[in-house]
Amino acid sequence: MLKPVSPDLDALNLLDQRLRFLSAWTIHHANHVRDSSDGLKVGGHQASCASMSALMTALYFHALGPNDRVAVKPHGGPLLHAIHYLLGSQSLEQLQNFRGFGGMQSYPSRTKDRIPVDFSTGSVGLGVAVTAFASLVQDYLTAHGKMAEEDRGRFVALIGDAELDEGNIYEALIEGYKHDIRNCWWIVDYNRQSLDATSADRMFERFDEIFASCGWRTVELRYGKKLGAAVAQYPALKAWLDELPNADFAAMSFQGGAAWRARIAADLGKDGAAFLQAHDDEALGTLMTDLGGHCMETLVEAFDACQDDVPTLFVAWTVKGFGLPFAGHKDNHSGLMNPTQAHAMRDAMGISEGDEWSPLAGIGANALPAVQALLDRSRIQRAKRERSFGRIEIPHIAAPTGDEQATQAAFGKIMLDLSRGGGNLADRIVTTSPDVTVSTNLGAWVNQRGLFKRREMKDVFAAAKIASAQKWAATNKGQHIELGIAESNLFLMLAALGLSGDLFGERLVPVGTLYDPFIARGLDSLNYACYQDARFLLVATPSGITLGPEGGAHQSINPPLIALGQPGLRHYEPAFVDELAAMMEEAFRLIDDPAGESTYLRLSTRSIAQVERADDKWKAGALAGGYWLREPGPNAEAAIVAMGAVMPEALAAYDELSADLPGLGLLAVTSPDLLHRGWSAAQAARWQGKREPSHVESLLSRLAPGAGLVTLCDAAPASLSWLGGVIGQRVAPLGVDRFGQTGNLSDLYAAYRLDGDAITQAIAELLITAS
Ligand SMILES: Cc1ncc(C[n+]2csc(CCOP(=O)(O)OP(=O)(O)O)c2C)c(N)n1
Ligand SMILES: [Mg+2]
Repeated sequence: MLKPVSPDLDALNLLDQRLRFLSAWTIHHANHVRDSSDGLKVGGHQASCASMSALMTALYFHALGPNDRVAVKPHGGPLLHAIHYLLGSQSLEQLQNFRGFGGMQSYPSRTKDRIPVDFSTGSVGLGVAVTAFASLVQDYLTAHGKMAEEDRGRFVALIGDAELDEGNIYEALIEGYKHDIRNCWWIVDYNRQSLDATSADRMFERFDEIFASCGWRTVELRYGKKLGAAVAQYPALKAWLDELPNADFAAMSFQGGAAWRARIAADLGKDGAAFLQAHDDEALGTLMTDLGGHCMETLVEAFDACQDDVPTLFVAWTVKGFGLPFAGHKDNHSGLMNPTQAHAMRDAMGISEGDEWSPLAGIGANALPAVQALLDRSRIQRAKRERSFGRIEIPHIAAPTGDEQATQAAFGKIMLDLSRGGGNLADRIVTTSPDVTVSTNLGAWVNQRGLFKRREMKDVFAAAKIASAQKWAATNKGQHIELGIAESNLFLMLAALGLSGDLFGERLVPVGTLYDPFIARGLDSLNYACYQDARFLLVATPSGITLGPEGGAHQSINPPLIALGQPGLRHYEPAFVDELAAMMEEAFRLIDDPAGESTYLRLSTRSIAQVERADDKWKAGALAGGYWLREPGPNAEAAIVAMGAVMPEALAAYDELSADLPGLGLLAVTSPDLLHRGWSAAQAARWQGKREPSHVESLLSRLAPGAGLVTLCDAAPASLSWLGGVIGQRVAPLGVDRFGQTGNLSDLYAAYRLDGDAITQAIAELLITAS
């Protein structure tokens, strides 16, 4: 870590004011100055910015070094842009296009903003937690010799106090404790206001206790230096303030000095008289809101005092909307200054009209050199970090051999083969799983590559020579990060691992496994990982009612639909293991390709007969979303369209029906997601005069225009039924549209209409209605 330099508090205070104004003015400009062609409210959060301008000033112009990575609370985004504007790394045009098309984003975005944004934020809680996992990735890279000591940094999250209600923060806290994470600063802008209301008083000090019990140092920055001195001098005032409800504090902050005086006089009587006499109303209003989070000296001292690697929670007390006309007002979350108020703020800051955007407007000539010196010496990254791609050698991945195989077991074998084969890809793979490592077939890989723990952990069972298939010693060279059962943490871990090339210049190849139904448990975190363009392979298994005896609580139904609507994530659902091998190879390639994405493999425990292949022609189609497993005849009137583990039923039905229905085809769909994307893209391209048909159009145009399709999948039938819309063919959708239950496969497939009888009936119905 960098040594702290001695602060220039006056200059820092001037920067704080300037940033508070610039963030407010950026929002004001977007709402009240810029032309609005559609009359839509633009919005923005002046109050949320104002409450942490001092905090961010102290960080960016004093505490942070070039290796530190920060997640800024979503509504503080304009402050981050204002900081980069002053540093010369953000343009005026971008500020003036806040929330406009192509302009700076509402909430910090790693991919869309032009300034360096280490972690996107927006869905509260996730930006906080991901920093803990990023710190774990830094430790991983260091231990694996992929990151030099001098490149290491600290992971800082700037948090709204209401954000602390998000449960995912505590899941991450627990996991972080288990993994002994360090170098994290989580800094709460404790303005005690959320969107709707003032925060619950009962939570006072509870957060500190929760964090302390997980090994965190907690630092309470309640009073600024001046208010701190006053409460030390007047114990009655301190006792009164300590008990003052959040709502009362907020209301008086809004009302100002006279209100404070009346209330203190009423509550403290003669115990408050001396204190009140010493201050006029204006001074009183200022003094009572001199909280730790607004006092530069307090902040700088606190940051300087925590230069070790102990994870630290700073609770910085603030006033929401500090310095703005609606400071402390309970409705100020989306409050916007009206033009009169914004102009008054400008005038009060000594900024002349038209000069609002001059970077250091309002700072007197005498102070300018010191402020400029602060800007010059800020040590933060000004340019976006380069992304790292294209360095991984991806070997050909061979399918495991065997006549009858399940995709889940084959996944485990492929991982084992990769491990045994060694090489660049295998060394970059990091696997992780929320307590389902064994049951998702990663055990053999872990036996080979070991668990990752910064501090060595012996396998007690192995040492005692107790027989077990799992040999789970942990060292700092291990390549599997074992997580507790919190699926949100899995996705945040994958997000952090999948950003390693972006954050640390060293791309890892993350592979995460979980049960398919529990994707929903961490869905927002998965979306968050994709939103930031983190790259990983997600292997979800087992899936569907094909899980049989395990029952309805574990049988997934809708994940293919989730995947169909999830940008940045490609869904593949193989039926055969040679498809799986090709898909894994493709997924690894996509992780390391600038234009790639993450992949979701939906696998099954069902062992099925593998198909004989005459050649490799199926492969390109399988990777593009589907291929004819049994070619249709010219202008065929019907086809079976099947996906994944129910392929044996489709093949059996094909064999039975094709004698009576010459020309019947069997289309194996490997990715509804890719087919749909290609279809949409081809249509959009057609509007621009490009006439290439999409893959799915090419596939389905082999059939007669009015042909019937029986679609079959162990998932929500809508995963495939949309195929009827491509050319206008008729569809009989078979699939699972109610909760599953225990049973053997033949009973379940019969009850849920996934069997040969259902296919035959559906085809018959289609052909009858056609005639
Ligand atoms: C997951 C999620 N739920 C709801 C919201 C909507 N929202 C945005 S900010 C906010 C309140 C934030 O209050 P706080 O964290 O205290 O921030 P500050 O007071 O600093 O604005 C809410 C509910 C969101 N962004 N993300
Ligand atoms: Mg708040």
